[in-house]
Amino acid sequence: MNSTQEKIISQYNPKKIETEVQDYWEKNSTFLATEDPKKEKFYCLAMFPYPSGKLHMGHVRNYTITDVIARYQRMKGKNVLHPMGWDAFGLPAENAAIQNNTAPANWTYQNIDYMRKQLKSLGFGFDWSRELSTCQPSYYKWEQWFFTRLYKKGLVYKKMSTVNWDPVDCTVLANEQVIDGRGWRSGVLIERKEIPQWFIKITSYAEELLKDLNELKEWPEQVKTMQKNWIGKSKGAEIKFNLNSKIDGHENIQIFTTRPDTLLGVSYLCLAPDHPISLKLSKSNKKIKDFISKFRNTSVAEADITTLEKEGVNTDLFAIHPINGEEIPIWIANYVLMNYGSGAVMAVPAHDERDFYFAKKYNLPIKQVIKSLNEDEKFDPNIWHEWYARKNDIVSINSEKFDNLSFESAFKEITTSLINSGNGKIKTQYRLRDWGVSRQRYWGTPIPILNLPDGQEIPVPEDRLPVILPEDVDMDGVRSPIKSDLKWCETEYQGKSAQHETDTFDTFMESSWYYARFTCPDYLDGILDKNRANYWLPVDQYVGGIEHAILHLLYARFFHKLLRDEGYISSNEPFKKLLCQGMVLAESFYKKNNDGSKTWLNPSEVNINKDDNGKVISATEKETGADIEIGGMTKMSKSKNNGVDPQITVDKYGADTVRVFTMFTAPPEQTLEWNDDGVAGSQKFLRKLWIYFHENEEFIKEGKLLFDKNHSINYDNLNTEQKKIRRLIHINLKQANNDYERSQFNTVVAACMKILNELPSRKYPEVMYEGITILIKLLSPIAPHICQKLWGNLCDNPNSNVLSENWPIIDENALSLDEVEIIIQVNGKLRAKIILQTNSNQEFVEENALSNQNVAKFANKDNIQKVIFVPNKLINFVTK
Ligand code: ANZ
Repeated sequence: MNSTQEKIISQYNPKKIETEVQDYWEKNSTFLATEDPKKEKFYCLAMFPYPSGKLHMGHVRNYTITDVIARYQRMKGKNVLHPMGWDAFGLPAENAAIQNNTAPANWTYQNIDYMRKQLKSLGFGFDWSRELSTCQPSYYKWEQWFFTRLYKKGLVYKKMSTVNWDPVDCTVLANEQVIDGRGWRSGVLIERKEIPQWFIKITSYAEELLKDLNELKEWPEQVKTMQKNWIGKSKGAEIKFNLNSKIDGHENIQIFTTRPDTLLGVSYLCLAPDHPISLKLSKSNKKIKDFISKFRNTSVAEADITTLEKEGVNTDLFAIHPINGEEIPIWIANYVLMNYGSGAVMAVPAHDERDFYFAKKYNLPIKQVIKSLNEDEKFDPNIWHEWYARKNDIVSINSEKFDNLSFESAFKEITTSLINSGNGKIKTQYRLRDWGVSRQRYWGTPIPILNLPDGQEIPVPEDRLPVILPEDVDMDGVRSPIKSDLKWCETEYQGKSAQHETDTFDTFMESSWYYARFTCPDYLDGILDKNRANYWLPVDQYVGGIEHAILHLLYARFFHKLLRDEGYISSNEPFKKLLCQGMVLAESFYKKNNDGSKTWLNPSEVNINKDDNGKVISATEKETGADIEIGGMTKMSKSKNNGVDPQITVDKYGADTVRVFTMFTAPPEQTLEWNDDGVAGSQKFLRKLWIYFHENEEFIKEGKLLFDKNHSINYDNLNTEQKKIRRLIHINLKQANNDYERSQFNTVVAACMKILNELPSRKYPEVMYEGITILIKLLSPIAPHICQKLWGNLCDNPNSNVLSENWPIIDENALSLDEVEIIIQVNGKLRAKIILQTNSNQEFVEENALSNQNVAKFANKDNIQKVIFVPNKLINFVTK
């Protein structure tokens, strides 16, 4: 760098420039969004954060992506809404409150204040006038109201449901508070307990939630598949097995199967431990009672149940096979779920994995009832997976009159026979369950129900909403403060005493409709202002982590349909286009302790040695100089202590650098590997831009004058070199435009870098002006501060907003080539390159090529046997 450049770069002070530009946006309310029916809208939304304390790199990446998209769409002329708020309820606030001896509300509001500041320092263009926190009564009031509406419509009900119960603390624990089967605080083994809880009937919308996935053309296939599997539609049959003798009034057992074609292969029936018949039998049978109580002491999470070692107990009772009348033993097993199908299965060990392991363990018969059409595939129950769920190229065997049938025919004939004998029916079953929304936690929306002494429950009348959650509370870590606060619980209804429900909503409730409330967060007269909501919705672009691919997105889609059916919105789906950003990874480092455990060191505590390819080869601890182990590139996380604090990086390099780095290093859906050299490299690019601009400022201004006078570039004055430069600028603009549309921002940055390299130095003012204008506009969504600052300089008016400028237009004339370079080969070997007019014909190219000295040494008119010609690219002479 020469001394002038050093002087120039000394004025590139990101901190100062970024604050100045942020103040300018704030003063001009640049990002304030108002409904304007004359303008095409674009609603761009990032999944709002949980206010955990401070931003992490995942947040920075997420919000940079939406900010780039929002700014780009704005410059393309759209009316853009890009809001931000806080998913403020949840368990971590309760834990932090106990640790820090404060109230969850306090902790949450402090975090929000700090994180808001951080978001502002990154220059994200949010419309802060629409900020909302889900813990504000003005927000959850409408959620409570909506719940009472759903109650009245019969879409909400109460039923007994199992929870994790801590017998020492006498409290219900969330799944994440159960560690290795024990309470996180008390350390005692947790139990299952049935308590009454509220449910919303999402299953009434199962079919629509499944079908409408087809409407979501701009969602990743992977997410749609995950949703589809979660809804889990299965077509099958419900089959009745009559009991040998009645069990407490039960005459039969209903099972659900997707494979009625295997009915003749049943070797036993299996009940869930909490099936009514199992519970009944446990009263008089100690063996069964012990089995059920053992089962009760395991986790309620379904994932855990499916991975349990299969265990069961024989009831010594029998049912009658509905086709052949044989006696079938009845077992109780831990792998049968009460809340799926009918809570009972017909076990076909030859063709079902779970039944197979169970049958082997308890020596139950394994009977083959389907065989492959391929004679070479011999039946072997040990390779059950080749048989399980197989529906193609098979026929039934050992199935009496139903032998030799394909899957479809056997399904049809067996179910028809069952229907005729009154023992079965066709049934479609969904894996999706109704949504249990009750939580026994404090920091959440109070469920708006009044419990009357006679057991009746009444939805809280509209004029008494919101039911406010007290914020000034003491947390003892055991009971929810509202459960212990009798004064809060006590109320009245129509002159009689009543009690407030003390459970709160699952926090997925709040995140299911915030996107809609952002369209009218200040609306006091209802949950949504229909006009505003329908102007902005659906969200055009939603961006967030793949970890929300199932539940959050499913619940939000469900709420959208509920709001539609209440008449508030007219669209069917909330999010038109979805982008799931990849994880942010970083190198991890650890020290081995004497006991074999590892202590993870933060990258900031480590000196790193890299090889020439940038690969980390060794590392030492800064403080002690001791060698430490390399743990590899993994997701930034607390457990590996490899998070890079965005704030430190922003303070050191500025927001623009961090934004450029996160956009340039990887396409948004892929993982992003944090790399300090890469961050420094991104800053180098911005500094180069800054120097270029200021070194050439007088030329740029001169170019602007000429450009403004003619309203375009003066084509007559362009020489070959200028044309070449313009061509490269416009080629890169074209590519960057495509990449913006595809959300591939890494190659947009690359295009900007190429343009900067091509721009002329201290000459060709018009070309320079055109080029730098294009470059600043192209880069401004990604590095908005430096671009706004340079734009102000370029226009000699700091109040000229680059965001209000039109997006640059590609000059098709500039793309076409006057001249091209043609490669000349003799027998496939490169012999020369010549520049000729574009589209020169073969004869002309041949003549010019052969007159080249180097070519003439190898080829001439007499020894040429064949000529291969590729217009504008290549000519190859094949000689005799
Ligand atoms: C007999 C059979 C034979 C089955 C076979 C499968 C294969 P999906 O497809 O997920 O809907 N099942 C039914 N109710 C159950 C419950 N409450 N808990 C555990 N398992 C249950 O699964 C349907 C299959 O899961 C059913 O079809 C049943 O096993 C089992 F070769 O019946 B099948």
